[in-house]
Amino acid sequence: MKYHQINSALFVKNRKKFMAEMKPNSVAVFNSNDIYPISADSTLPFAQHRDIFYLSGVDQEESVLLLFPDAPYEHQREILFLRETNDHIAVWEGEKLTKERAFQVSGIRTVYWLQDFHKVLNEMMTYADTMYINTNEHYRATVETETREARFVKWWKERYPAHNVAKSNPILQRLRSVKESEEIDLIQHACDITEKGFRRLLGFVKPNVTEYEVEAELAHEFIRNRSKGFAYTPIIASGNNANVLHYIENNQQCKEGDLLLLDVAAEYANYSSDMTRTIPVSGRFTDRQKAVYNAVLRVKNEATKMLTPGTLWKQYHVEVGKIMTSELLGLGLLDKADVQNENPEWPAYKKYFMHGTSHHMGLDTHDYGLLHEPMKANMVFTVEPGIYIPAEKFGIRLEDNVVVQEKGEPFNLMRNIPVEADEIETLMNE
Ligand SMILES: [Mn+2]
Repeated sequence: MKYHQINSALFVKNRKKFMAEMKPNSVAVFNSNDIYPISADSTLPFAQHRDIFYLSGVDQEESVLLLFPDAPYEHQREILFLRETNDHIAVWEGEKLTKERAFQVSGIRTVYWLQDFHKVLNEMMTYADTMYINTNEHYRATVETETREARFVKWWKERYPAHNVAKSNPILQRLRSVKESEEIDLIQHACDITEKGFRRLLGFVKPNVTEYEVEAELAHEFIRNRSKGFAYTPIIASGNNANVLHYIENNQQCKEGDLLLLDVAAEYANYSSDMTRTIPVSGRFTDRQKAVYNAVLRVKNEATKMLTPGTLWKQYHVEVGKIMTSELLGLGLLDKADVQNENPEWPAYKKYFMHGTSHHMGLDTHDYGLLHEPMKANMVFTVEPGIYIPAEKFGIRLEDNVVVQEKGEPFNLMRNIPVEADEIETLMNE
C-alpha cells in the first residue's frame, strides 16, 4: 500500500455502527473482491471491495470479515479470516497481513487463517438465527460478473436454508453516506493531490499537446503523492470531445482556441475525489467561452448553497434546473417559447445540460446513499453542472466536492483548486 496507515479507530467505530443496526442473534459476513483474470496468468490490479474495507481497513484479497454482536463468547463477536502467510510465503508473494498486523490495521483481535473459515462459520450458524447477506443495490450498478461476495452468498444460503435472511446493503448505504471526520480528512487529502495535478497542468497545457500527454502528467503527479492513481477513468476532452459525456479515448491533439474539459481526480487510501475543470488550450478564453464558463460557475455556486440538511435530492435537481434555465436564456441558447412549451418530463434546459448535478462521493466515486431520504450533515456530494454546445464545438463542466454542514453553507473540499476564469488565465500565462 502506498498510503499511510489509517488509524484503526475509524474501523472500530464503523463496525460498532453497523452492529448496532443488526437484528438480535444475527451474523453478517463480508468478502474481499476477487483478483480479476485477464488471460494466461495475467490479472488486473487488485481493488478491494469497499464494504469490507469500510468495516475493517483490510486491503487484501481473499479476506473475510464476520460480525456476530450476540455471539456467546466475546472473542467471536468480530472475526477476520485471512490468507495464511509466513516467512516462506512472504518470499514468493510479498508481504501479506500477519495476525498481529491485521489487528493493528483493523482493531480486530480474533484473526484466523482462511482454511478455518467453514468450521468457524458453522459454529456461529448453530448459535445464530439470521444471516446478513451483502448484495449490491447501488442505483447505478450493472454487474455482469459474479463477485466473490455474490458467490459466497449463493453458497451460504444453500448451506443454511433454515436461517432468516436480512440485507446488509441498506445499513451500509446509510452509514457510508454520512462520513466520519477521519473520512472527510482522507477525501480532503485525495482532493489536495488532485489540486497538485491540476496546478501542474496549468503550466503544461498549450496548443498541440495531446490529451494523453495531459493524462500522463496527472498520473505522474498523483502517484508521486502516494495515490494509486486516478479515482475513475479520466475524461480529457478537447474541443468537441467534451460533448461526448463519457469520452475516455484521450487520444486527440489539443488545438489552439479550443477548450479542454478535464474530469480527472486522484484516489487516496481507497477514497475518491471527483473534479472537473475546463481550461482554454491557448491560455485565454474567448468572450463567448468566458460567458458560458461564468454561467456554469454561477450555477455551481448556487447549487452548492442548496446542499443542506433536509434537502431532497429530487427537489434539489428541480431547483438547479430552474437556475440553469435562466442562465441558458441569458446566453441566448434558449428563448422564452422553448421554456413555455417545455415538456415537464424533459425540461428545455436538458438540451444543454443532460446529466445530474450531484452524487454522493466517498469510498466509491458514485458512493452509497439512499437518494429518497433527506440530506444529512457530513454527507459528501459532488456539484457538477455543465453546458454542452456541439454547434459551437465546446462543452464546459465544473465540479467540486462539498461536505453538507449542520449549519450554514457546505464546506468546499476543493476551495483551493483554481476555478475563476481570470485565475486560470493568470496561472496558465505565468
Ligand atoms: Mn462526478
